[in-house]
Amino acid sequence: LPPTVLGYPRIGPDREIKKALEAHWGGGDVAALIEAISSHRRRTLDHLVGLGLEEDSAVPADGAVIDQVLDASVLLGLVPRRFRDAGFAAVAPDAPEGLTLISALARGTSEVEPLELTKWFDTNYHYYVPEIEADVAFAPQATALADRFRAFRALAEQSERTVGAAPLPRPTLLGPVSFLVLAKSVGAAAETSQAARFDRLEELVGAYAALLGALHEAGAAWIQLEEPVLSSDGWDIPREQVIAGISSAYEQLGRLTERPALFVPVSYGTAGDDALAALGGTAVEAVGIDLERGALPSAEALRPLAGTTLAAGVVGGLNVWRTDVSRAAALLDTLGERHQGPLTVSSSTSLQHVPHDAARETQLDPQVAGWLAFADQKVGEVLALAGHLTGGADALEGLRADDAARRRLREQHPQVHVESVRSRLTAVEPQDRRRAEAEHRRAAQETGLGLPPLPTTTIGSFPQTGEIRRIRAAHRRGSLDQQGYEEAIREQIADCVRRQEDLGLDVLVHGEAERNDMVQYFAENLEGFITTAHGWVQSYGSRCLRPPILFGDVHRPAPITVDWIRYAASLTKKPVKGMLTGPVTILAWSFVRDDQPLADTADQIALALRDEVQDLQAAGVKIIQVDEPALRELLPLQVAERPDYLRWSVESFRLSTSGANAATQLHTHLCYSEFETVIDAIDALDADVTTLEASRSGFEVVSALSEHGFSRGIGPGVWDIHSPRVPGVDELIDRLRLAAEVLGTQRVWSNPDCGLKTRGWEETEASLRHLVNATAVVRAELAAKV
Ligand code: THG
Ligand code: ZN
Repeated sequence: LPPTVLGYPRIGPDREIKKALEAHWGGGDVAALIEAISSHRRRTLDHLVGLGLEEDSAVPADGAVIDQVLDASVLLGLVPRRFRDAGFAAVAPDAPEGLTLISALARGTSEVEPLELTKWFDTNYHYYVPEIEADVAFAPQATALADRFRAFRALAEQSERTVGAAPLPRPTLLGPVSFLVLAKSVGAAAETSQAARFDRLEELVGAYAALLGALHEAGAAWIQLEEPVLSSDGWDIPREQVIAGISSAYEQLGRLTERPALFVPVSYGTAGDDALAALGGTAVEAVGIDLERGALPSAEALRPLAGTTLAAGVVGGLNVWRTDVSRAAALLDTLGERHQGPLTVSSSTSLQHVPHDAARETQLDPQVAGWLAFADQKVGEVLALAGHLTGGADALEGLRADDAARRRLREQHPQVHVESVRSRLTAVEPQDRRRAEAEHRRAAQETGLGLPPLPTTTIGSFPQTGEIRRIRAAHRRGSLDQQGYEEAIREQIADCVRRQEDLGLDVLVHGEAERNDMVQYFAENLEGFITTAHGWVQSYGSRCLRPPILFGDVHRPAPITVDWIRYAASLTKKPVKGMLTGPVTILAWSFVRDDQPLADTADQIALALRDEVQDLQAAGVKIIQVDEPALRELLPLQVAERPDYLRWSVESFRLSTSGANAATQLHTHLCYSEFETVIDAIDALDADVTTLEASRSGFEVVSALSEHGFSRGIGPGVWDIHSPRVPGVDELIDRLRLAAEVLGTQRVWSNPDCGLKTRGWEETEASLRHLVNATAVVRAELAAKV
């Protein structure tokens, strides 16, 4: 196996695929989408060969248009029953009907709910969860992967870069064990046991065998079958069963006589000695390990892999920093001693999690820009380090010196080490992370706020209309000056406040018209971050983000939100919430520095936010919300690492909020569900009011909270804002009644699931009107009972 990367960004350097998908979804012809996909593939192949991936099987041919898990589902012919009933059938993903199927699975149709989206490992990427139904068989699209391989090869042959024969691309596919672990059982089977889906492994491996046979016939030399689930033990399938599955699946695939060579990389953490032993016991030709997140295996752990090619993932795919080449070379040297077999170099994960090219960020401080490596730079690093394996000790000399010089400058950079930030953090005492007694706070807030039972509120953002985007864009381009911008945003805030007053909501918000994104906005206003011009990374579907890069010590040069909130508050007698993004979420949705513990970085952000909380309070703001939607997201994959994470993340949140007086009501908001595993941590945040996403997961969190005995204010979202559907008053009444009954009338708030920025005004106002009406009904019932 030649030096390689496990995958490359699929959205395109200028988001060509995102735009083509959205054009198609907006009614455009599928032919235009197919053309965009094809030219994107051609350009990518050409580009990667140009970067030096010239050998056969060095270029990964990731054919997934939207998502690698969804792609595997379609290749395996897994079409849930509700889609079959709506007229969809298993088809090859790259065919026009395949793109229609993929679009329907990802977005749903007017009749059919889409597949569920969920987080991909500990990244900010989300995949579409395959649904395993007991009575729905796999229908592998036997020649689809082979046809895709042929298409890629034909495109490579058209390339101007290749002289003579074009290098063979290397097809990539999620492996069978990871596919099943990441899937969920639905229907009757789900009620007996989720784990029963794993009984389908042998049948599934049969489907993979069909794909491999056709690939062999088409001339593919290698296939990449990723098994990322091996880096974690936190699944609902017991680890021993997963490992046994690996043994049996790869024994079965290894035994095939007509197949490409098998490359099984394990990303997002340590593969585990048990996993290496299981893979070593099969005919798999190459195994990849992650040396960014994962530990270096011992000689003993590598023994079962004797004779197998080991791809050392020394170039990290989850960060944006240049690889420490001396450290990476040392890791390769150690592996060379420990491993009895061929060694090659790879990225630790697919490069889908980083932007394309750091060289495009010409507006950055050139010194800071010189520390960055995005996907293209990482390809170069893989090849340079491969040169170390073949070229001996001198191969890296120039690179080492250059790298060391940059590292020294980075250590000395005035923004990387800010003494005032450091000394302030050192001086933090345990009482800085504690507020007054909850009961005392409750009494003080009751007097100060005088809210009715079941107070109505929203999560913070209101529709980001075309007009709002135009205002921000004009300001960014410079065609709207600062004063004009502020006036235009104030008008938006005034409009938003007026609408909330008309609706009769109890606690208002300013609507966040000035924010592009809840993390990027704070990154732009804090020191220690840079933001990129082209650094798009796919988040899910066609949606992308430009994660900020946290490179230095964080501090707040000036108040950020105070003027906007003060203005909103001046327009109404109702309380207006101040809205901040919490330290853990800012950390989770940024690329973070790799030279200090995450907990220290989180605390630096927390101190900056603490100042903002105190300034809001001083400006007369009585309710402040500090959102932590990503608290659950950063939870380590390894169960053993979770308590430490939950300790520092909660402490950091509390550092940001504990400067608030007893009379200031502190809210927090969490979303993306699956709260059960972090419910103690949510309690420990010690917020006065917590609003939660609850409706997408069937309001289950309400009973979980009741069992846990949650003692402070709680607002389980009563409708799912992810769809444009306007909830009926009756269903809202049912949910409010249930919440009030189970959680206690005194504690419950009445609010939607999440922010409303992706919704239009029409459905937003209709839904909120229903919320206010439903709340009035339930309030009257409660009053009649007393
Ligand atoms: N902000 C950040 N990270 C996030 C979310 C967020 N991660 C998890 C979740 N929310 C991901 N959800 C989204 C929702 C919408 C978009 C992206 C991720 C989105 N993106 C625009 C697009 O692709 O057209 C571009 C946004 C922009 O202009 O900056 O709509 O809320 N940090
Ligand atoms: Zn939310």
